[in-house]
Amino acid sequence: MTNIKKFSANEDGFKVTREVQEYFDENGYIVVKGLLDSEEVTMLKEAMEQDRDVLSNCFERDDGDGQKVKLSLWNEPGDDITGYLARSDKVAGTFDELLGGEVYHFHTKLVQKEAFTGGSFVWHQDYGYWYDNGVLVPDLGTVSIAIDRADTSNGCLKVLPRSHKAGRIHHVVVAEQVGADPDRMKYLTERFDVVDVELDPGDALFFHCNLLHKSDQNNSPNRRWAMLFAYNRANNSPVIVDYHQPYKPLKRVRNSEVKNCSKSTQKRNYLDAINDDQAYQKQLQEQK
Ligand SMILES: O=C(O)CCC(=O)C(=O)O
Repeated sequence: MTNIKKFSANEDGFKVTREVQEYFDENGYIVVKGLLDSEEVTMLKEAMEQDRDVLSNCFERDDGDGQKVKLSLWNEPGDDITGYLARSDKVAGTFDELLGGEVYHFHTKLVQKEAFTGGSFVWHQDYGYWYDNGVLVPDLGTVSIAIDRADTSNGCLKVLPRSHKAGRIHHVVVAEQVGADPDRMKYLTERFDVVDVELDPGDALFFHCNLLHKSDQNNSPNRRWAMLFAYNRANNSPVIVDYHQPYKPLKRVRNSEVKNCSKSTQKRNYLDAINDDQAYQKQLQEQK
């Protein structure tokens, strides 16, 4: 079993040192302990629990094994705690460094794995989806920030360190999800170690868009919610116009401003990735 190295944030934020960068380049991810301090994580948790819009606008995907994954997804980072975090130096700025240049916000997602019913995600690469949405270069990354503790009992993320070096894996439909080709995954999981990413609230996993990852069902009494922010390099705007965000400069906020975000909640345009993908496929068919 591979030991997982964890880096730490401090009150000023998080610095991408040469060691951090080398670890990310080699492994395709980094874990940062305490990226959010306890006050920030409490603000985020309360904001999400009290936001009826976020919860009622989630879409569900069958995991093919009797349980469902629930996701709420939007493009515009606003002025509430989710928007301030998405625009902060310690989140967006970390990806500027890790991905080697200016990034913009691609989307924000609340993953809701409820106690006893939370579904699994099959092995996939985020770029396995985004390639089809006209993103030309795998210069994207996602950070998953734990709102609740995540461990193997409630379906924490699992990653295959170094698998981002395998290039883009062909993705196929698995249940209602799209996942990495299971035949190829068989060899990849033999060659690379599977690592469980256990996180305390406020800890973060930054990962490259070609890193293979999955998560199991939550059959425990403990909910597992996580906030995900995805970023794309400024020079990598999708060439297809669909619901994926084209380049838009990010209005950055300093880490010290996060707690002073100006709104407790905000109106958002929620996306339904399943219906929006189907609508896009239909539009393509009609154009042929
Ligand atoms: O947090 C999880 O369980 C998986 C989320 C994920 O992989 C995704 O939304 O693409």
